[in-house]
Amino acid sequence: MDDKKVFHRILLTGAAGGLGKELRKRVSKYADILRSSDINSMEDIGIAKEEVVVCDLADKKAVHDLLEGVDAIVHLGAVSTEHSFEDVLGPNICGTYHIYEGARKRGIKRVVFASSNHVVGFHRRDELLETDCSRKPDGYYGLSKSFGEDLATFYWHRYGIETVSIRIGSSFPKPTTIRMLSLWLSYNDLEQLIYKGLSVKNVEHTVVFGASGNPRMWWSNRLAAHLGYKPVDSSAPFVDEVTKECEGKPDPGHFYQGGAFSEMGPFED
Ligand code: NAI
Ligand code: 15L
Repeated sequence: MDDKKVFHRILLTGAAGGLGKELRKRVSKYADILRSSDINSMEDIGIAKEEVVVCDLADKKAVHDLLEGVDAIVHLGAVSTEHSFEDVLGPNICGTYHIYEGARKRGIKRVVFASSNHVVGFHRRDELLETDCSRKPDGYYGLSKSFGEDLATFYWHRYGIETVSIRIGSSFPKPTTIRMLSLWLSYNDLEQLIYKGLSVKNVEHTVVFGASGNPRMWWSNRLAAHLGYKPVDSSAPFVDEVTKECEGKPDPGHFYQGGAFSEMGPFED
């Protein structure tokens, strides 16, 4: 194994999504074999040792089969925005349970979980949060990610499966709103967090906020310092452009960190 490789076979779920597309090549550096999976099919992008498996996370048997021969999991697959409880139940709640229960059965001991800022979305923007702050999910999506973090804690204490839960802020090519100036996570910094999540020893269940080194931070990663995460990017170069672009435009849910998600629903009647 060369020194970048951390595991023999890594499973990447949600591989056909926005972040998955960006991460397939990047995560493949850390394994001999990358198994990329999604409910949707994906194109061959020329990764030498990649296995592509179409799988619905809501299907327990299919997920347990998917985990055969896997040594570590980067779990991105999910309904990734605010939806009704019924919509998040299968992929996010049952799906993440299937991942952990399959990991237990297969003896897999490391998971990197794509959690979300929406786990703490009802904290105000003038608060500085530590990773052990009370969770205040801002909707059913945030609740499903909060459940994922609880699964990670349970499977650590009960079965010794270690997880790094990355509470991702806003990971897109560049920040485009005032809110994103605080929450933006560049793809380089996301990759670094995933690498730390796979390679740092004795993480138990560590929660880390996924943001670049932004000037207007709402979060502290003091309690996750053992990961050694050092952001290389920042929203600072975008402040003037974004401020000008957003002048006079509505900023939904502007009181809360979760922004627009905190104003969505109800989904019934
Ligand atoms: P995305 O929506 O582009 O990708 C999610 C992928 O999961 C999709 O390809 C979708 O087909 C797949 N998926 C959905 N239901 C599935 C099912 N039943 N079985 C198998 N696969 C299924 O989202 P994105 O932006 O790539 O996010 C990736 C992960 O990171 C998600 O878990 C999301 O919640 C999390 N995240 C992303 C943030 C961001 O700024 N991009 C912020 C916070 C969290
Ligand atoms: C998320 O959790 C979503 O997956 C992503 O699409 C963005 O909406 C992000 O949060 C955000 O809050 O900007």
